[in-house]
Amino acid sequence: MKKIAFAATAMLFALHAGAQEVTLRLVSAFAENTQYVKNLEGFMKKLNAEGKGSVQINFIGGPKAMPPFEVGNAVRTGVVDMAMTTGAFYTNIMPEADALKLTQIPAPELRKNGGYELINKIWNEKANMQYLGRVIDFTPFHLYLTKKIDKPDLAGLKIRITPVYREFFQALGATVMQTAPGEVYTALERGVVDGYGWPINGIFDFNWHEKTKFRVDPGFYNAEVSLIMNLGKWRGFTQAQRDLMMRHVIAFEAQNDSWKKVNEEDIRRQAQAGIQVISFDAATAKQYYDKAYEVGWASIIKASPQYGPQMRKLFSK
Ligand code: 173
Repeated sequence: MKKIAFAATAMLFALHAGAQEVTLRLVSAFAENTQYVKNLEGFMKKLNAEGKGSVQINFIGGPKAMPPFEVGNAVRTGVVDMAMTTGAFYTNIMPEADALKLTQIPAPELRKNGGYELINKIWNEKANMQYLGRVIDFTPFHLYLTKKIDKPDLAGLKIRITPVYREFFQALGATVMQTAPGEVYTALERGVVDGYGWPINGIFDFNWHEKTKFRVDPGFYNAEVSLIMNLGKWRGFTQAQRDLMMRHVIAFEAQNDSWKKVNEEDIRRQAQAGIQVISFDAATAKQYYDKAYEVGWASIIKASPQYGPQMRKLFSK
């Protein structure tokens, strides 16, 4: 009798839980073979194991499923529920998205100092999104070249960009051309561009090392890739579903220290692949680095006088 009662209760519980299981459709702005997506797979596997009857993630795919620059809008409108992407890919929705590259303090600290609250105020209000957490941190961007330079002057060079690098490289005199990551190899191969911006890690995922001769040091900014969710979907979650999601996102975010090792390894591999480092004297290097932030913030604040200054205050060291 007891056994039957238990089974009945368990069944009721399962039915009840099953009734509210939510399956989220997730797309990635980065290709399936990248380290970014490999890490994402680990996150989804753990969440799906624990989330049975509550939350499940259904991975739709990468840039073959949806062009990277359309991902943000798809989350905004609810065409998909969730995405792994970077703010530079959805500046078409709001200029503030690109400010996440300017953070100088790690994500867990931004959770404490009001940074995440401000991000979510803006992301809710302007993009119909809930910003969940950051999955790449501690990772500078660099300029990679096929031609040598001996000072930070890019006059006469055509450089592949996204909004991340646009103002900075233009301020250095470059002609710029925006492309999705998937088009960089061909652009290099055909000599359409003389270089590109990209984080310190990842160029081997795309075989760009075959076409890259130089990396310019120092790096600048802080590469940002994050998980975002459609706001309606987030608001429809029960408290238990939110807690489950955030527990897994925060655990994922806590792995960001691992990028330091990945980045060291990629620096080693770049040297092995024959990529030469172009560096400047200390004063010039500092000017180059400072200019990146100066131009970066000027552009954000111009586009968003409302939120730019607040972001700068909370994101800077
Ligand atoms: O260069 C890019 O495509 C870009 O903007 C980016 C941003 C974050 C991580 C990797 C690339």
